Amino acid sequence: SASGARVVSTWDFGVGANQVAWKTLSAGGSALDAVEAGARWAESDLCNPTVGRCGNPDRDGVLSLDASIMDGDGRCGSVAALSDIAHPVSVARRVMEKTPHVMLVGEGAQQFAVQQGFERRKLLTPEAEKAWREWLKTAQYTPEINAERRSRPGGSSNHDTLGMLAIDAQGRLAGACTTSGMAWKMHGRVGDSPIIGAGLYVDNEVGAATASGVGEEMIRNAASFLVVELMRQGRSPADACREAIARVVRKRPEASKTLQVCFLALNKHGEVGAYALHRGFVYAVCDTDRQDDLRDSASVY
Ligand code: SD4
Repeated sequence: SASGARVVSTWDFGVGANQVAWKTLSAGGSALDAVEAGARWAESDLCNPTVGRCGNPDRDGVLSLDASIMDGDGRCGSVAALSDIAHPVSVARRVMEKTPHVMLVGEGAQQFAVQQGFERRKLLTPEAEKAWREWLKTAQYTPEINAERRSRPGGSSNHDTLGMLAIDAQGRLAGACTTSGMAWKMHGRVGDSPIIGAGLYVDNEVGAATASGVGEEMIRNAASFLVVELMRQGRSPADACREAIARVVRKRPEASKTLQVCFLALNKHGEVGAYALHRGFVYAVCDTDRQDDLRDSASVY
């Protein structure tokens, strides 16, 4: 049975991703398989201008994807700045399972994906290309708070990520994070999502954390690792996320007023918590009792 199993995800599209992950968890599957399945759904079945193949491109019109996956026993894999491959989270899992490495980037990541049998094809949608041409008229890089909530094909959304954390019926934790990164980013820019400890961290001894928002702030603060370490010191998931957000504010008080940063955490007892810099962060929770629970995160501003 799936008793004790639970999966949580960032943003409103997390509800759909959780339901896909839940099929694995409710059948007694592993947290690792569940988060990969959920992230794959966000990458493709859902046409979201911020995650996966329907994402918005960088400022040169190139769609480049970042993803990571981590198991509670410390195994992890990630890819960054990967182009023309539809399922970066699955490539990240292959990096974890089939290579002696943790992270592959750019051309090397793509080469590995093709060797592993992933199809290479142009992914940029006509809608995203149109949005990019529109953006070129001003070419201003000004990340919009909570753009994820208005995600729509061809929309002006400029940051988005699915971060997903799960605990299975055996009490094993895993997480995945996948994104097209900040829309209109510089070519070659890598965010927090593929950086283990920044956009994702999982430890069976304690719990798991993931992040969404402007990734530079997460990298600066080793944020997901920080949230897990705060839980290790005895804090609840919500408290750990709040303290990590406070750290982000202390480090860059001015920037914090205009950037969004969101943390989501799940501890080894299945307790869930979140905190954001700004209002509007929502996260989805799914377990045996409810498969469509969408909750509002508390925030500083
Ligand atoms: C990034 N953290 O690339 C990602 C973007 C994101 O919601 O989370 N958007 O910086």
